[in-house]
Amino acid sequence: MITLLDYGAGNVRSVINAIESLGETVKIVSSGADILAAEKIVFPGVGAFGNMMQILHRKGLVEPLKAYLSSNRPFLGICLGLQALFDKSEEAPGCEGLGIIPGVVKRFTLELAVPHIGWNGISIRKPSKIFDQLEGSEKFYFVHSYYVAPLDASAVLTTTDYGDGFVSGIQRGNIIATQFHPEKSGRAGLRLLKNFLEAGSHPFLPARTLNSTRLAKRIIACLDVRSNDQGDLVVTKGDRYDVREEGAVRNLGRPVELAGRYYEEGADEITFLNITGFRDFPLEDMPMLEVLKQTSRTVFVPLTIGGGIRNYTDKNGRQYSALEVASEYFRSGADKVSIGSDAVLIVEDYLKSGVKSGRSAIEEIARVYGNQAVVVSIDPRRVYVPSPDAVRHPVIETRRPGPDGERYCWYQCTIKGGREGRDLDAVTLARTCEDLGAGEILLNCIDRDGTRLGFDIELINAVKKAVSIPVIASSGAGRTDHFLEVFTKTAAESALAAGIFHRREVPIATVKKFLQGKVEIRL
Ligand code: 1PR
Repeated sequence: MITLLDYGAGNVRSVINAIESLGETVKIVSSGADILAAEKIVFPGVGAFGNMMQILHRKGLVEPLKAYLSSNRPFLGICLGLQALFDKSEEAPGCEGLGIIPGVVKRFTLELAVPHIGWNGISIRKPSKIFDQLEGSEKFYFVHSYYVAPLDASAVLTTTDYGDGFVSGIQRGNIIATQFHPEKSGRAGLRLLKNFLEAGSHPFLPARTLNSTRLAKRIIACLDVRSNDQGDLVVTKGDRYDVREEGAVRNLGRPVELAGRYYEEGADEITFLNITGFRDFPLEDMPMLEVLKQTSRTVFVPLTIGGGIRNYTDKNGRQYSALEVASEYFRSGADKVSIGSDAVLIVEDYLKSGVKSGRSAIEEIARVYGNQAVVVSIDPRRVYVPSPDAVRHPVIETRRPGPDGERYCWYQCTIKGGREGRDLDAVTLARTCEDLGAGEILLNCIDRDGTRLGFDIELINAVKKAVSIPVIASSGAGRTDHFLEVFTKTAAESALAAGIFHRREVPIATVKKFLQGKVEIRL
């Protein structure tokens, strides 16, 4: 029996699923007494340090946790569950941590994108039971803006390089904690978790310990989901966002099945977009929650869900906030939510008023679940203009002239799945969403979607240069060299594709094999 400390923020469902998939049962802590009686505790933390400590205090869990940790019984902290062990964090000045490991938690100050999101390696500094049967060169999934700085070097279990090196794992006696998420790190992560859960394994030093590590470029499989005319939830795929062929919605498979296939084929992340979310309400659209619940039982890489994340009033007049909608998704197994149409409206309001309301979906979800949990999905369309000063939007000079020979263009934001163009451009949208607290940009491109012509490099460069958060390049992948092109001609951290994976034209494994040795990837 594993005791799981859930303080109520973020996706603990995936940790529970991962532990259960290894044949263990999970008991969730509901009082301090549960902690004191536990034999093995797993503490998966997600969200913000201050919020976490406040909740732990309010629930009377801080003293029992300190007592448990002092008794040197087995403990595995994950992400914020690692940071909680320290004295304090720059994320919440004035708020005390558990103070079990002397040291502080610091924010990354780097030229590189923050949060540090994705698959990176670990340099193993000492033997541990959790490394049993690992090779040492595996990559694990990270998502964080803060890192721990222990005063005592003997506590350091692993380090990872991102700009400078940082401590990505600690161990002192039976207290182990990792900055990365084993429950989201595929087979390697499950192995590590199994090693922690099993009694009796011995400290182990893998054969290949890395001296330095590198963050991999991510390959993301995207599933556009909607009901077809028969009412079945299907994965569909548009051609420049038109998902109908001869009048019927294209049906490319079942969401849970396809997600499972992509996990097995090596996808680094999976994204579900409920593409009719702008007109449906996700909490009435229970199949989407069910898709997430079922997928997260067998798929142990990060899951993002988008579509319909906004404030909503149902037919009985009950109001739901975007935060409530997102919370339901997180409880069902999502790691990140992606906001599309609502982000455009939020930015328009903010630019008009010049004041952050603090109540927008982006701000509220980021405050509770952390910036890394908020992706903004942009659906831009290229608009050609005759000269750079023809519009008040940022204009780029393009190598692909327009129908009338125009050498300039801007990227117009759209809402409602491309149905409505707005007087706002993609560069300003991305920059403003970062300012409001978004942690990542999913950059689609209506002109390229489903065309197999390759990614729109000019669009990706324009947006990437304007933000310091990671950017997912999306739309247009048709061949393996399109992935190489996007990773060598732009600084995008990941590339997303749909059609070529669904139709098995170019499997994920083929993309990775092609990229191997040319760009850093997770194999
Ligand atoms: O506006 O918050 O409700 O979110 C709706 C979400 O659904 C948005 O993220 C929006 O991008 C998406 N969406 C809406 N309509 C469509 C459509 O296709 N008719 N899909 C749609 C967008 C774009 C990509 C696609 C890539 C890769 N899909 O995610 O997967 O273009 O495709 P490819 O590799 O085949 O070229 P809200």
